[in-house]
Amino acid sequence: MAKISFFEKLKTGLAKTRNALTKNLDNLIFGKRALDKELFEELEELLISADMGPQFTYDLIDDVKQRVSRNELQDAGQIKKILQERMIAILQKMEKPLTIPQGQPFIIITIGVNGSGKTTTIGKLASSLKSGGHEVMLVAADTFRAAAVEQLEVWGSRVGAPVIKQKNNADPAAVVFDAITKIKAGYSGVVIVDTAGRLHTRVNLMEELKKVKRIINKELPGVVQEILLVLDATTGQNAVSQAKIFKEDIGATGIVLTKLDGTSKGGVIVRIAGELALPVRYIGVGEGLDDLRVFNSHDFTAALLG
Ligand SMILES: Nc1nc2c(ncn2[C@@H]2O[C@H](COP(=O)(O)OP(=O)(O)OP(=O)(O)O)[C@@H](O)[C@H]2O)c(=O)[nH]1
Ligand SMILES: [Mg+2]
Repeated sequence: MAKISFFEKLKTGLAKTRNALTKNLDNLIFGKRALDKELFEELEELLISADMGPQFTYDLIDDVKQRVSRNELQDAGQIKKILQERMIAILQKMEKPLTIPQGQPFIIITIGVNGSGKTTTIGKLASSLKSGGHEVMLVAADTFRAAAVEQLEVWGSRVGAPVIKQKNNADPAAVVFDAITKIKAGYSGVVIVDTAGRLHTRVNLMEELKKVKRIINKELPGVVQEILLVLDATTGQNAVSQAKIFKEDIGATGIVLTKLDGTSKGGVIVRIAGELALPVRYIGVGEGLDDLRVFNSHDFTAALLG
């Protein structure tokens, strides 16, 4: 029962992409539609407009054409199943949920451009970790934007997690150092670091993030650092380009794809999977506390196409 409602909620969260993709696909393959050039062209348009990316789209159409030429495919209705299989094949590789042990310090640093959903994701993640019995501490290392600390504190009080902070414009690494001191003194929960999405220049931003990472490596060499890249699904191809930069410059170790509820282009996840070898840890399907989901390729594709 709980599983059904969980799945139904995921479906609702993905409704925009689901409607665009599945309804159009169903219309496309409805009835005894011939497997001809026209159908392939319409299919191509549909997949591209869902932001699946050219590579995935052309590979899929190639696959369908080959099956037709081998007489393995007589019915356009089977295309949906092929799409689902190919999506699962590619998305399965990204399905590596974060395993956070109890009773040991674990550090999560969120990174990503401004407005991608870092602070909101932290609130949702803190809530879910607390429900799972973890101790959680938040670190306000976005000292650049005036209201950033207060925004994190609102989440902190909602979920019952303490927030480590200093004054505006303090050195983010110094705020992180306060958290490090707590870990050294015996804190053994999850530490989630909020960072700025924008500084005066991109170089500054990257240097600041590197410094935060470096200081943790130096002070806490045995502690796992998850560098969680937060990407806004509604930005489509931009999200892919940003991900490449953050992966190369900072060494992101996982992705959260947010705002999937706000876009019909949720197919971008396929594109991210194809172009970046990074696990998708979570997806965001709304602004509420329980709108962060552990990414599961089967649930995701079933919610989109099932
Ligand atoms: N619909 C929807 N909105 C979201 C989701 N995640 C975040 N948002 C909204 O996106 C906006 C920006 O989110 P923030 O968490 O402030 O983004 P940020 O990355 O911390 O931004 P900066 O601090 O400016 O770098 C807010 O209005 C959030 O409520 C989501 O999964 N779905
Ligand atoms: Mg923020």
